[in-house]
Amino acid sequence: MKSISFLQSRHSYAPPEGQGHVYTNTSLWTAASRVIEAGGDVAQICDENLRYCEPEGDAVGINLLGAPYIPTVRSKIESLLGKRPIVGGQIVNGLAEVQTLIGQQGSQLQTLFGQNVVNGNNDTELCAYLGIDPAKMPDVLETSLIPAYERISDEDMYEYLSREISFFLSRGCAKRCNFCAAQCGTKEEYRDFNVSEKDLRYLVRRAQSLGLKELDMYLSSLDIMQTPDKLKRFALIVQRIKKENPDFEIKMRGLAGAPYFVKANRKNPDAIREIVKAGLYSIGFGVDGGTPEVWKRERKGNTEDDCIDSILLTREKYGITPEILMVFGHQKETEESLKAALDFTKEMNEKYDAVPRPHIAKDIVPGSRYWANNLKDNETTDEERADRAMRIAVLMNDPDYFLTLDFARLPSSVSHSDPILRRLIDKYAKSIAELPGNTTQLLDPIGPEFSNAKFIETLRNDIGKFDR
Ligand code: B12
Repeated sequence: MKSISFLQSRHSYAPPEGQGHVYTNTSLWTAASRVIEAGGDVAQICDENLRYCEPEGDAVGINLLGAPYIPTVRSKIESLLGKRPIVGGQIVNGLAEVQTLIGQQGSQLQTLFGQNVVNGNNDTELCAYLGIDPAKMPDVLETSLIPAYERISDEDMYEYLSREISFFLSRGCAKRCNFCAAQCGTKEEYRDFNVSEKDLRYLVRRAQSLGLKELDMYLSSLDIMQTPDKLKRFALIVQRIKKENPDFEIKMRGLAGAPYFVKANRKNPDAIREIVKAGLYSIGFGVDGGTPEVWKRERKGNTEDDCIDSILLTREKYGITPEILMVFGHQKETEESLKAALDFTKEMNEKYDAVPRPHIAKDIVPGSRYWANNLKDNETTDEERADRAMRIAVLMNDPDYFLTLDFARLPSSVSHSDPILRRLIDKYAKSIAELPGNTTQLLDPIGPEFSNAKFIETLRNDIGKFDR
């Protein structure tokens, strides 16, 4: 049997010294708990946002949270001579399924992390390497994170639980928007409720033992309104735990799509009321564009009425904070559509105190339909396919440019070929970021059109700008 060290790499925008982005490593800990439960040999679980980690295992298992982590994880793996790299996370599916450029061997995952990289998302591959029986790996939805939590020292757990944590509640999304890189197109699936309850009770007890008085949780669900019956069931569990612990507070925030929110409000308003009663204080709505044409092109399924209604109802009927997740600047947008996105955000900000969260759409994120070239012929042209293939080649040849794919980063030639569109997106994104209450710290562009000195300066300016 081979041993494994689970390692959270330092955040791409962490300062050179001191703490990086300290945040519960839910994806990594879920993977670690499954291996522990299956009888695997887990040498350690460590987080380089807290301190440097010297891996002791035969292999090092790393979570790739998103595309901006690719350069950091690559350099970490390069420094681990002799250790077998195992990489997991949602982005890995997008990289494992695409063969690399002509002239390069294997999948994109291998091009980026070496020919011997193990795909941590693939149980057969993972178990074969570790020498464990795949049949013993618990189903992801039945996995408790307690085996991993128990390996985290009190000192470190205090650091995590005194900040916002991420809570694994459900996965999947029935929609499949073109630009989204999450695992979508499958019905939302909840974790086993007994397991979620057991984990939440554990976290409350652990927090109390550390002298903490509250838990602030970011729910993992991509759209909390897709399965309102189940959301209500979870809400009642949280309410019960709160009742049993009267001096302890539980707060939550989540994401939702406007059409599902409007439907839940019509058919199951109780679910929304109960989750608010349980402590939900904010919903981030994926508005993701300002015109019907943009929503249609991206298969977003939004209407302006649904977007307005969900924001209005969140504030006025349910009394909590709406956030506007505005992923915009999609390819083919015009000044008119970008301005519509700004105007919408501004109006909702003024009327309902909605929190602006501008993000710049990056079509070619591993996992998206654009990255996989998985679009219908009537959705794209040969010229656009060639343009995307060229930009993907730039990324694969110089992986430091994966930093451009951060949604908080302003556009460059890697993300948007058209310089006029880049200038317009820059202007409107900055205007949204100036609205009161904005929480996005926009990052300067990175691309081959900038000098090396500018690249270094940009990296310096990125420090500490962690997205939420
Ligand atoms: C919590 C969260 C965060 C937290 C980070 C928490 C942390 N440190 O882990 C915060 C708020 C900080 C965050 C930030 C960002 N996030 Co985020 N985040 C999430 C969220 C909501 C939940 C993650 C989670 O807990 N999932 C539950 C676990 C159990 O599932 P999992 O991740 O799929 O992992 C499974 C497997 O992949 C595998 N696995 C995972 N890692 C490993 C490692 C090993 C070794 C092994 C063997 C297996 C393995 O095992 C797990 C169990 O099966 C997801 C949405 C979602 N539902 O996943 C987005 C998500 C992961 N985030 C995403 C993105 C893009 C980001 C950002 C990059 C956004 C940006 N600004 O561009 C930033 C990071 C900024 C940066 N510059 O790098 C995308 C990733 C998409 C992609 N394919 O690239 C997601 C899917 C959201 C989306 N709709 O697009 N995020």
